[in-house]
Amino acid sequence: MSSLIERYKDKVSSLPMNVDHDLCKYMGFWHFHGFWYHSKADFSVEAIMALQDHFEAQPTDIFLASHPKSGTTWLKALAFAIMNRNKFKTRSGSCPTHPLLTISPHDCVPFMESESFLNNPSFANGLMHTHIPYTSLPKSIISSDCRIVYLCRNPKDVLTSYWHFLNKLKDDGSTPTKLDDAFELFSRGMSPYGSFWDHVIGYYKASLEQPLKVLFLKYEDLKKNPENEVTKLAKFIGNPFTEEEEFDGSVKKIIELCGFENLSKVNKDGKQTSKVLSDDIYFRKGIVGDSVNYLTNEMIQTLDKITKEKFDGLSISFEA
Ligand code: PAP
Repeated sequence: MSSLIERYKDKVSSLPMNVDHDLCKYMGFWHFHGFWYHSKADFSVEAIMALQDHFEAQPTDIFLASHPKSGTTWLKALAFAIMNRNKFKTRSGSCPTHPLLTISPHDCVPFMESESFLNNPSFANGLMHTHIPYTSLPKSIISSDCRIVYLCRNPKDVLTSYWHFLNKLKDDGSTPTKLDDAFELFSRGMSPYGSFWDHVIGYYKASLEQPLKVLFLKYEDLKKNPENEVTKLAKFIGNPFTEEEEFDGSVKKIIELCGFENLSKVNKDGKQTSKVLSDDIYFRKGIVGDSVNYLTNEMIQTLDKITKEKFDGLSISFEA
């Protein structure tokens, strides 16, 4: 990471900055820059710049995209399990050697903005994840025939999840972030990867303009009707379930394998201590509507108002 920080030093220093929060505004979205949070996290504007300069998408690539805390871990597991179901024989019963039974979805699907990916992009194997806003994606992703799956989640739950995540990162004794402060920044679009609403809108509009290239999914729909959404996902990424699979319980098996209960159990011990973040940090409750247990009525009203205004005229809605 340090060589990237050095390489893009001049470019980053010319950007609008919010020094209190280590954020800079790049192509309309706020991003962390440099070594964020004691170097613990990978995502930074320098990584985006490096990908924009060097990354070459292949027409067969599948990119999973999301705003942080929208259910990335879940989507990674599902896409990986769908694409590898014949290799690991998910369909004919439980496969004791299935990677998702022992390692994190984050180890199965590389995160493009991470140092390990930037140092070795050939690690890609056709399925990758990014948090980069649509309009900031490397040009080759937009222009090639590759496909993108975007996962969106109710912003109130995204904020709640992010706030818990931030404070888990601070388990080392740093001062916890107050919910008021997290809310204030989130509602002003000053979170990593920028405004939640603009992030969603970028991918949503692309999905309308190019439905064969961009699939727009919602966390809440995956929860409510997993079979429908997982079938849709499999078809879109070019691995549709056969009629036989639809009848023999293969879809259900994948949903179960990738369910919160199973994945959180596998990732609970956080044993891979050499990693930047332990695996269990990506599992908290995994439910819809937990924000009501944390956000004040005023916060809820404000976020609902922003959502209504920002998504005006678009068919993006959330029940709670
Ligand atoms: P990331 O963007 O940093 O990779 P991401 O996986 O999007 O994180 O967000 C974590 C959230 O997804 C957590 O939500 P919560 O804080 O509201 O609980 C986490 O619990 C949830 N999550 C992870 N895996 C699953 C799953 N298999 N099913 C449903 N939710 C999940």
